[in-house]
Amino acid sequence: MSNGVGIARAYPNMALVKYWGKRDEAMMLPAAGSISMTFDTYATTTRVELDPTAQSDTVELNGQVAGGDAAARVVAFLDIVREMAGSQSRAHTVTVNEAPTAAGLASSASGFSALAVAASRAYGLDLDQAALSRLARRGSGSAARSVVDGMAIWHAGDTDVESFAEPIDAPDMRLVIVTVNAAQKAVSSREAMRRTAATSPFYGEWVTCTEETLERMVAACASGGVDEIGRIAETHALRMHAVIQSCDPPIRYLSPRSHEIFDAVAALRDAGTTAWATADAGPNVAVLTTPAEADAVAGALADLGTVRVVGPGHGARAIDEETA
Ligand code: 2P0
Repeated sequence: MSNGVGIARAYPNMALVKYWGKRDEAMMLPAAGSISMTFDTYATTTRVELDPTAQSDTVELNGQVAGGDAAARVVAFLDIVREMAGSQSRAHTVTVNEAPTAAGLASSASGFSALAVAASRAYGLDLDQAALSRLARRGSGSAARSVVDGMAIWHAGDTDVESFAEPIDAPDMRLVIVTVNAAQKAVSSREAMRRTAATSPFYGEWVTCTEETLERMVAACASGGVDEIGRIAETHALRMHAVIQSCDPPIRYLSPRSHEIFDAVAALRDAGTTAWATADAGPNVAVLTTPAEADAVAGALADLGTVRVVGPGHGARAIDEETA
């Protein structure tokens, strides 16, 4: 794509080692590294077209003109791209999320990784995958990982140049997404991360524990055991929720239904199934399992929420007008 237009498609990701806390918010450097699976489902498609005659940027999200925080974050991101490209041009950004908004799965990870690829092309930048990951990170930390196919490790790094995601070998796995609540979360991840770092007495231990967990997860991914990967992921997810709950004032993202799903997943394990639960900054639960067991796990959890099996998918990539 050239002539001031870039189009890209990207997918959300689910972290098995969680990112929760920043060491540098201006540069979006995380306190510790993380590991995730990029989905093959719930695409975000974004088109950026430069308009040298326009006085300001416009942003459209799912057919509606975006304003407020959502538009301000896109404009701030485009400012970074403009500075890299040495351009003053304003742009029209149009984004469509396939994830039903009602499912609460439309994510900043798919959004900013798609925007990184689309905007860098529109502004004529030729960036490799690490540079795209660094750029996506500036929009939203977790977007650094959605630039990568399948399983990704985001190296925390000490500087901008060192803080990017790259692929990591792992066994073929599936996630059963159990959606229990469509409502917008009460406290954004960004704000909740700030509050955790500022007020939790356990924050320092959380960062240390995440660094150790990252090392163990890298080893588990290399040795190929889905049960070992899942055991580490479930423990780490609950530790993240524990540190979030220890803020002042406290934040609780898990609901009674989320806990019911964790219990149902434990019961599946007792019955011999490979199934391990994780949850991000909301009540929805994702269950890690093998490809062979995914449909059975989804069936077993269908009474507790809306289930969808997702597998490893493509990192953010440019597409042409016809594909879009
Ligand atoms: C993660 N989450 O590793 C963690 C686990 C949610 C729970 O990254 O402030 O939208 O834009 O960098 O990436 C969600 O936070 O936050 C997130 P910002 P982001 O996936």
